[in-house]
Amino acid sequence: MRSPRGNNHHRNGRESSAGESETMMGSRDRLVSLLFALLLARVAEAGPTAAATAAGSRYLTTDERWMKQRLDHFSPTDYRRFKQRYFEFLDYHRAPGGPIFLRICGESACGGIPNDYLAVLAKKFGAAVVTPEHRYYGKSSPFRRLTTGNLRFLSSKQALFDLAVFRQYYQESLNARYNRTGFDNPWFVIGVSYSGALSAWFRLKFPHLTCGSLASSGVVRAVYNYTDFDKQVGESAGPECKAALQETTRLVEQQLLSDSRSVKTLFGAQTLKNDDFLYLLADAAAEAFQYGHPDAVCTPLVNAKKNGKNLVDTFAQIVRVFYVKEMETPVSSYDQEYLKKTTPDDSSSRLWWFQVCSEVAYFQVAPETDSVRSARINARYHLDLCRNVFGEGVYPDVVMTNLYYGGTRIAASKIVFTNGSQDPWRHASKQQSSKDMPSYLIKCRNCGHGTDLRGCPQSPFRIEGDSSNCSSPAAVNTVRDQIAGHIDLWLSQCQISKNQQCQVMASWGSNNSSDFMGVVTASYSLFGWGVNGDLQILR
Ligand SMILES: *[C@@H]1O[C@H](CO)[C@@H](O)[C@H](O)[C@H]1NC(C)=O
Ligand SMILES: *[C@@H]1O[C@H](CO)[C@@H](O)[C@H](O)[C@H]1NC(C)=O
Ligand SMILES: *[C@@H]1O[C@H](CO)[C@@H](O)[C@H](O)[C@H]1NC(C)=O
Ligand SMILES: *[C@@H]1O[C@H](CO)[C@@H](O)[C@H](O)[C@H]1NC(C)=O
Ligand SMILES: *[C@@H]1O[C@H](CO)[C@@H](O)[C@H](O)[C@H]1NC(C)=O
Ligand SMILES: CC(=O)N[C@H]1CO[C@H](CO)[C@@H](O)[C@@H]1O
Repeated sequence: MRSPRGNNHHRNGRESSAGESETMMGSRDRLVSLLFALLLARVAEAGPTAAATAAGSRYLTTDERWMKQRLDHFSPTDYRRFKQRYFEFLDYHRAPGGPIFLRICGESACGGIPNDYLAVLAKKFGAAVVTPEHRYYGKSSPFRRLTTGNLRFLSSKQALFDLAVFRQYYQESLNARYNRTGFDNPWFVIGVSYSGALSAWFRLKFPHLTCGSLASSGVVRAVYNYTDFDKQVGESAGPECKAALQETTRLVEQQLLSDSRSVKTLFGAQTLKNDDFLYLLADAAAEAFQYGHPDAVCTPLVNAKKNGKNLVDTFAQIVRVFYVKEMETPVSSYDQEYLKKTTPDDSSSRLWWFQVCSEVAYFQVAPETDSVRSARINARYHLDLCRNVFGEGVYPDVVMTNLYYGGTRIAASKIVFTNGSQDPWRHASKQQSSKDMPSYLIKCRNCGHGTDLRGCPQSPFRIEGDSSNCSSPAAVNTVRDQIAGHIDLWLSQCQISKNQQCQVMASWGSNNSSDFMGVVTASYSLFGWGVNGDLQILR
């Protein structure tokens, strides 16, 4: 299993602003660029030039801030807290009343606020952008040792509550900065992939805290046997490339039986057990389509097939150069022995597997017939991995997860769903529009995961989500206009309802919205799902 990866190629916690070129640079170059980055950071701190600096960089900001976050939002007696990292970018903010975009970071270390298409939207709407890191990932882990016991507070439910608390905390800190109390800016929540699901779920569970949500490739449906994933890989590849991939899989399976060591060595993956190795191969193919690089896999494979060249050698080259090196995927992230480590250098794979094994599954099992991946990648493989890595009893009850959120029948409003036509993850998203929840499919040959925000292909990183290299820029830009239209409408409706709030307050003879919020909070608790007591304690 690989994560749906909110942050493409921000893998392994290696999210320094030096970014993906790091591995290719010598240490002196690295030092020079580090000094240069420090210099830029200084300049950025100095003020007005920050926007100019941000414009050319892959992050709007990498300047860390911290808040204290409650460890267990669902226990009335556990008051422990941990430090949660977050980022803020105010250069475009129409202060003090302009909107605030809450950009959710998902299942990897969060090194800053990416300078993708959201930056363009923030500028357009005069919005501040704030981004908290997901609990446990990166520098926001409550525990040093990530034992299964210590992971019990890692769930989407806790993460959503973190977002709600962060939202209140940040609003209050902004109010303090502008010397005012009880003011509420209009908020809008945005996420891609798993954080796209969080974005939709946030609007579902905390509708009073956001004017709306963008769920870009938001995987809101927990799926146990996610066979559509592999089917979509075949479909995105097209018949010729799919056949070549399938033949490659068969050949590798045969060679694993006769001489597993040499075939794994060919791929630079001799440390992996056979099934984990097959999983690596399946992912290498899938992620090419997921991230808008169909040609990186299909062109060489189809050519090799035509010219009678060795398919396994060709695919090995693709995996080593494209997947492991360029896309920065460490082979160790497929190694169950590595996943078992409780203090790994790169914790994100273990952490995401825990979420998979305990809550959302998305097991990317081979369909019964005509699969691209090896049939050995079945439900059993995933369950065994969960048991091996986390111990007995960790099991993804997807029925409960979908009961809690509604899956594709999510009963919320003011959420835009977007998906890329080639993205294997889109079948775990909401692909049909419903009332107040439009869903757009962006169709093009290299439209993948989060294409609306990131453009295509997705590496190297595209500043401002440049869509010019999408096979149909128009398809992407049309959906972007639609997204902007919804944000505009929902922000303005939110402002109207805030004005109405003020009128109500006036009629109570008070202009203090803290008082008013107190009443709102109380009335929510009548219907409540236990939210409010905690929030009040935290204030
Ligand atoms: C903040 O408000 C207080 C009390 O209302 C006032 O005394 C102070 O001058 C204000 N500060 C700023 C920076 O506006
Ligand atoms: C998943 O597929 C396996 C066969 O691979 C089957 O035994 C199992 O019942 C399926 N589970 C669900 C929940 O569909
Ligand atoms: C688009 O792709 C072409 C060919 O791969 C490349 O030369 C060009 O730099 C890309 N354009 C942008 C804006 O990155
Ligand atoms: C709140 O009310 C007081 C007096 O009732 C008034 O002086 C003040 O300007 C009001 N503040 C706002 C933000 O409306
Ligand atoms: C508004 O009310 C809260 C609590 O009810 C109080 O702490 C705060 O000082 C009040 N603010 C103003 C501006 O009166
Ligand atoms: C809005 C939209 O284009 N939805 C489409 C998404 O893709 C599915 C197929 O998987 C179509 O049925 C939907 O109409």
